[in-house]
Amino acid sequence: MSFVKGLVPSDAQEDGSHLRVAIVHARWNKTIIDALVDGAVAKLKERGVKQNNIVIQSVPGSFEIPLACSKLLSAAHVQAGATATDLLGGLGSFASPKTGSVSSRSGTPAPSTVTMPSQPFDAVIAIGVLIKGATMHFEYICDAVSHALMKLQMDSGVPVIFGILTALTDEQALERAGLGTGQSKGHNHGEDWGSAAVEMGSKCRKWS
Ligand code: DLZ
Repeated sequence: MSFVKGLVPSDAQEDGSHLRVAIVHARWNKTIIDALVDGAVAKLKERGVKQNNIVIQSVPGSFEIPLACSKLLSAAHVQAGATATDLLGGLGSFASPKTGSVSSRSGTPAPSTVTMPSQPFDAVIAIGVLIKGATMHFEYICDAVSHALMKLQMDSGVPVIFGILTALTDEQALERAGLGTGQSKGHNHGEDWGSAAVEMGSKCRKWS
């Protein structure tokens, strides 16, 4: 099959069983976010990532995602036995990362002090849904968030998967989460982001 647009699968099917992946998602446009996060998690698991190596955290909006990703990556480098309070305490509603299970997206505050794992994250998937409104707000947030996520990836050396939908209409966003209301439901891009995290996490391990 030949593709004109879209993602062609990698030649090598990287094994995700040794990888640890974080997902940081916004809560704006939550129905679409939930579908994207579910798509990413399903693909991570299909590619071998263990459930207890997937950590999910939420923040209010897309604008908050880069800082949260940065803090989470730094916190994961703390040695086992240390606590996350100092690193994450300044984030207010940003809950401390839980380990051992996929955390809920209910917004329920997590305990303020948790024991951090020793294994750093191999990749982080940033998931947000920005939908254009009447003002310039959309343009400013899209620009700031995309630049900040690229900078984080280059500065940290950890792959940051760009899961920010920048849609001009509700329907565009729904279609990209597989929730389209037209003839086709569209494609859930969260699945592609899960695959990208496994591929980049594995490759960057080999290359470092
Ligand atoms: C304020 C705002 C608006 C208008 N639209 C969105 C959106 O479509 N998607 C999104 O993720 N966040 C939106 N926000 C919230 C901002 O990202 C941010 O949370 C607030 O400006 C507070 O910093």
